[in-house]
Amino acid sequence: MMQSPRRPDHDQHQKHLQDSGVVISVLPARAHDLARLGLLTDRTRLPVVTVIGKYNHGKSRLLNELIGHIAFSVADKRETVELSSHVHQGVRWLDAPGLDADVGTVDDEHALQATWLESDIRLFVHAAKEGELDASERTLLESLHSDGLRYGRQTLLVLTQIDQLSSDDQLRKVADIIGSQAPAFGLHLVSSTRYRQGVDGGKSLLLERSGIPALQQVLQRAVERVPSARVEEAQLLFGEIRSELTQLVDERLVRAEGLRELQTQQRQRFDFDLLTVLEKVALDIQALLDVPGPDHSLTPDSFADQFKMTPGKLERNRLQVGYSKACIEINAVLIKHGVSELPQAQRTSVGSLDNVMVAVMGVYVKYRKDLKQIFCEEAGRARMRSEFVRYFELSSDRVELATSISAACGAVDAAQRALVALDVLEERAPALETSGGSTV
Ligand SMILES: Nc1nc2c(ncn2[C@@H]2O[C@H](COP(=O)(O)OP(=O)(O)OP(=O)(O)O)[C@@H](O)[C@H]2O)c(=O)[nH]1
Ligand SMILES: [Mg+2]
Repeated sequence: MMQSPRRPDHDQHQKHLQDSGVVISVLPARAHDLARLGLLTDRTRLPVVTVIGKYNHGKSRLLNELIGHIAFSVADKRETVELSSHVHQGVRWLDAPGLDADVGTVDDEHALQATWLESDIRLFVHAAKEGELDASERTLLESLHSDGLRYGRQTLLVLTQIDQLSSDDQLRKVADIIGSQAPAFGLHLVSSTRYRQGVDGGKSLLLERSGIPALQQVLQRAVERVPSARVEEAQLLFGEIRSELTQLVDERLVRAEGLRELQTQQRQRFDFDLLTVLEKVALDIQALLDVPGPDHSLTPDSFADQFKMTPGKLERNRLQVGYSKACIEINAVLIKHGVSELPQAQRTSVGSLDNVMVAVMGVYVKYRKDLKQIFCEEAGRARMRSEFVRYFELSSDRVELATSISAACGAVDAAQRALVALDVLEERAPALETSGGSTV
């Protein structure tokens, strides 16, 4: 069976999701902005006007009158419970559930999604008969205002059902209060009822006094601005995310470099201390070996000598003491640098043997020849150096540091990949060239 070809905008969307995912994995707090960018850069998307406000304030009815036919259901109760959308003359109108009664419910989520994610223009509706704005309305308006300042998205504050007030004087009072509560917004005073009466009865004065034609004009201009507003918003968002990612890459690079630097310094200090102590014990051992007279240590003791102090025993003791002293001095350097226990994989059931000194130096008795080979000849010292360095690199602190370094490098890579993904997202964004406007 032949598969039907996928729509190009579907592919575009999939690619956007993929690249966004790469950015979000590094900047999870930007997930919403990336979703918004997906919409902003979709050239096929119509301008979106969303109505928001508390329930029963006349939102759905206002949209119906603005559109000119009944597209959304209106009732004298909590009516709109989920987002509904209607396309009319090149604009997508979104009717959101009333924000309030059940704060934090799915309805509110829908309303918030429509407000923050999907809309280009927000009509914030408040019924005049309710008097002043309540705290939740003021908070939302403030956020919408700062969003507008930052990203250029437009919000119109609409005072609905003005016919419900007993007099113009009363209306002025309410309008003044609301104007002082939300000074950043111009107020649009409307009455859907008056407008309907004006349309049905052909009464131009009622039409004019409904405020709806004036609002339609303002909206028309706002809709015309949508394509360029989207470009500006997208560029701002891309810019913000880019600088955040660039900063993150820099911070992560600094951290990774700092850890690498620490790794190098630690190693240099260890190499220096080790070399110094090996040079010192080589001199000490050499002095021990440079004694005149025969080497009695090789003379075996007879059975009869077992409780006597023989020259052989004395010499072997002297060598043993010198050897132990050298080992203690080397061990002090190892301990200073965190090298004492063997790595886990090398440990035995005999705890006392699980230490690096024992592993490198062995436990057998040393004679002059051995001491010379171990401490004074270059091959012996090179062997000790390479063994101690190996155990140094296997010590738990060093392994932990190496793990942190690879994690830090991974974090740098992730942030750099996110920057590349962001570039791809921006390059692929066709909406960044302005296209023509629509009409209401
Ligand atoms: N008098 C008068 N009543 C209006 C006006 N606008 C809306 N109404 C009435 O107010 C009630 C609520 O209107 P809706 O448009 O359903 O209100 P809503 O804000 O969409 O309400 P929810 O969907 O529940 O959030 C309905 O009975 C409308 O007929 C108006 O301008 N004047
Ligand atoms: Mg409604």
